[in-house]
Amino acid sequence: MLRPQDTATRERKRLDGLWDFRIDRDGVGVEQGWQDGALPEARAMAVPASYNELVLDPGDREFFGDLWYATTVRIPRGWQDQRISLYVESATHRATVWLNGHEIGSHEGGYLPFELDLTDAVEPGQECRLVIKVNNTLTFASIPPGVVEDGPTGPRQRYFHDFYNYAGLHRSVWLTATPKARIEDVLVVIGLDADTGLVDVRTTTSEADELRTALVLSDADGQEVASGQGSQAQLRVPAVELWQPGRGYLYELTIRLTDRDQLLDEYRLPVGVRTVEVRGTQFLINGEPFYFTGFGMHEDHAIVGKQHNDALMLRDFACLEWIGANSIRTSHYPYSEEFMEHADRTGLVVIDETPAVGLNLGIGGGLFGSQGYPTFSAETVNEKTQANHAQVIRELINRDRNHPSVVLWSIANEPESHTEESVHYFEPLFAEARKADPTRPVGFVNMMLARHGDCRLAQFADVIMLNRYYGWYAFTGDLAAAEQAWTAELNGWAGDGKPIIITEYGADTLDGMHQLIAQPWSEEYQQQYLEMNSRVFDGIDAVVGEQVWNLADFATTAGIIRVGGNRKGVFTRDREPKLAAHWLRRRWLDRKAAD
Ligand code: BDP
Repeated sequence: MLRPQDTATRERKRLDGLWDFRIDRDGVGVEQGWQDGALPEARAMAVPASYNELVLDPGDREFFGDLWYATTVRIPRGWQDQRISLYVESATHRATVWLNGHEIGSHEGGYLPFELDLTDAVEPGQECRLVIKVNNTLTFASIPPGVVEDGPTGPRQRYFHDFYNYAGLHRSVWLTATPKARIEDVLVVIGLDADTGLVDVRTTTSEADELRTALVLSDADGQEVASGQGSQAQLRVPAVELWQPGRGYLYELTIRLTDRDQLLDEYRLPVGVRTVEVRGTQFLINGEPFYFTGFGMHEDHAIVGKQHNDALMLRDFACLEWIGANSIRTSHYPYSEEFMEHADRTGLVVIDETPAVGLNLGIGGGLFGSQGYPTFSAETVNEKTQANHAQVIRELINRDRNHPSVVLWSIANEPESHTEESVHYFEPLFAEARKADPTRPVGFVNMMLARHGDCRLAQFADVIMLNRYYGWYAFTGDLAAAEQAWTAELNGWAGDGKPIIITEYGADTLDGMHQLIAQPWSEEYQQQYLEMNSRVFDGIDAVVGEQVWNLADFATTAGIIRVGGNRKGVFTRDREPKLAAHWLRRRWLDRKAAD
């Protein structure tokens, strides 16, 4: 599946704007025929956006079930004899689509795109009614998981991850026209032979082999630097300009499908030439040891929730640049395609994570009130969950494998990892990820309940990723004791001979709260906490990265350890710096200058 684009042979139409919207409080939509497009008592809803902050009734905001979206679309007149499809970038967490009352298809999973063929259901030039039923319920089978429990006032949605369950159409919806004989998929695999870039291109088309696939690679100035032919071809780029952290040099690959001299289809793809390798305890990019600085993030902003918004995205990138970060993790789900493209352009290094978060009812027990559930069992996380997990791994890798910014896959955040059941569940998923992409390292993010020596999944990972809160959840307020315990644990991991990235460490901080004798929640404590962590990392060679939790404050579900959400941001939710940001900036810019 290819992201929609406009080329000599392709067109797309963005369907963003105000749609009709109705929350199906009584679960009667299908029975009453809402799929035909007339939503009774509909209100306006922004697409893209999370719906939750745009309705002010608490029952609506916390609702789980079906959210109905409808709009009227005119299929462009010129799209005769084309394959017409709908491309939905993100419907959280699942969707079913109808066109003029005909069901077209469905998709499971809230953060990855899907495409549905509309060709037989539409007539170019005519108007049609498009209905998308989005469902936001989390169950033990979904990724991420959740459960609906009986409460005193009726069923309630619970989930085991620490960010608000925003829902809706979070990214753009597109109508696209492609030729019927078309390029269906492209895979680019990069190699380096001294200073010659090797660009292997595998193209899948809808047609048999008699058609020609022609490839042209151009540099950033538009000058052709290599060309080739065929569905499997290698382009060689002498004196190649590398894609590097902080310097996202991109070539452009143009793929043309032709029949004799006639152009049938054309697709364009940015290509960054860079290699990634794990060697001993080092993480190498282009053969050079790389040290990750940056954050775990969230797609989260006031009012719009998880909407992709170009301006808000650019502010996040501006904060990252200002503070000297060279990398991020897409905690805890795949980010928008625009984000990934911008990371490619700017040279931001990305650890790309699936939406598998909250597969740990042990921590859930403490933080999110899920006492009583075992993580893995026939009734909780089971083979159905595992099948959905395998699907999101495949879909994530298919979507993002051509991005040079992606250097490492994270198949889950903080799952249960100290039990035999976790081995049964995860071993096949590591294999799934390696099969989908044999070229990049694979890992998962380990948490404090499975320390060194107890974790049984680290054996499958190429890189150790650790989330640790010494000085916050453990040894709260006692940074000296925290430093000692943290150093001891980290030295244990270092002995395993793999590179270690600290993917989370952080302290909740109320901006504006200052203390001379720094205590947790003050701006001074956050800075001292980060300084302590830095001392620990600087003393251990196997540590090849530090990503603070979090770039910015973000919304969570209500809870006694959350004050207006999670406040571990180094920036506030509106992306202004807290005190510690200035210290971190000096540390990271000094590190950059020394490289
Ligand atoms: C970790 C989670 C992250 C939380 C963070 C925290 O990976 O999602 O927000 O802790 O508690 O367990 O702040």
